[in-house]
Amino acid sequence: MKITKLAINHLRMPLVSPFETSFGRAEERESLLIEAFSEGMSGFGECVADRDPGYAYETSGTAWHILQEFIAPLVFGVDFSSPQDFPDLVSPIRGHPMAKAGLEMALWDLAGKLGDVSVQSMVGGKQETVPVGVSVGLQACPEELVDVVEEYLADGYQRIKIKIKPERDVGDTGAVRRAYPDILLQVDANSAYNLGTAQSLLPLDDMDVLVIEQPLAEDDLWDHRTLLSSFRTPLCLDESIVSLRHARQALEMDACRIVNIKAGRVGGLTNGIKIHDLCRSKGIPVWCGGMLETGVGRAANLALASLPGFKLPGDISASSRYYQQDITNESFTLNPDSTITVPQCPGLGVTIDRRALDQYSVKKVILTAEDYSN
Ligand code: OSB
Ligand code: MG
Repeated sequence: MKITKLAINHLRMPLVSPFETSFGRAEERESLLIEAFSEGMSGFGECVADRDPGYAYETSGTAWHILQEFIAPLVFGVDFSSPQDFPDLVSPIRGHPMAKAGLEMALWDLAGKLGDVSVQSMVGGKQETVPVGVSVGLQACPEELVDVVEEYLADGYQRIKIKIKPERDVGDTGAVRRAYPDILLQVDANSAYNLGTAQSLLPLDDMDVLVIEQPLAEDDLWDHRTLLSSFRTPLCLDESIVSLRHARQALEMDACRIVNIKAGRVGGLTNGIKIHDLCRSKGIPVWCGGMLETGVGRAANLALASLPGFKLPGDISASSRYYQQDITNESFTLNPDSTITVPQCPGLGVTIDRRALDQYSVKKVILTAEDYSN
């Protein structure tokens, strides 16, 4: 499979409701959609870097730059026998896992379409459906949070994740727990604490919380290890796990009990699968995180989350939870048992609504090998 052309669209899409985390409030979601062409077919990949470097250092702008200047020229001229060749090819480019993952996803979709096989079966997933939950942003006050949670429970979500930050942690979690004593509930701090301030989270230990996700800084495996022993509730890492090596070291130093896997954060599905395999061999449960993806990224998340080591519900919600109008013709809906069905058609199993794509594109570039010929 030789890539003859790449098209990159920079998207800006309005969210159905603002999404607030400890690192900021967003009313729109930016991302890049990458289309890779070969043998008369094309595949799509989503780069999950957002407008601001709040969750990670990458942005839609840095990913655009890295893709156009450094990744694209490496890709032209290579004959891929599998998308799994991609991580080694781009390893000379330091960092920038989201930029890499966006293009790798397009290779998975394209290889699946050319070989008439679903990405789910390419990655080795078997389950037809995947258990999912919903990630709820910070609200104006605990009472409003309880109202929003009530709506999602009415939609059928059987696991709720709430965002927390200092001063908005124990009160918010307690309010949801008192309103709903039996639901599966977890919290995500997105790195808002340090070893000192994280002591304020100790009351969560009595609130039957599934996991406390990423309380400390991204580059702080060691302090997570120190913090972990203060809690009975399992600590889970998201931002800190940016590669297979980080996953291995986190497990070796006992910095977490559970791992959130996002293909975008770790440079693509190939690395995501390797982290899954490692955690499974060590008996560490994993679950699939989300980045407010469009239908393209959501399809890839569902394929990944259908691997057997994904033991907790994923942050993979119905399309309507994110966007009024998605860029895929297919939309994902929640099954009555709080699962979403994994697409079975070749590749990622979704098709692009070109009108919606044009509507949300703020910038577009088409690249071929000739663009790099001197
Ligand atoms: O930390 O898991 C996170 C969204 C954007 C960036 C980071 C995170 C999230 C979510 C939303 O929690 C998950 C989703 O529904 O896609
Ligand atoms: Mg998270």
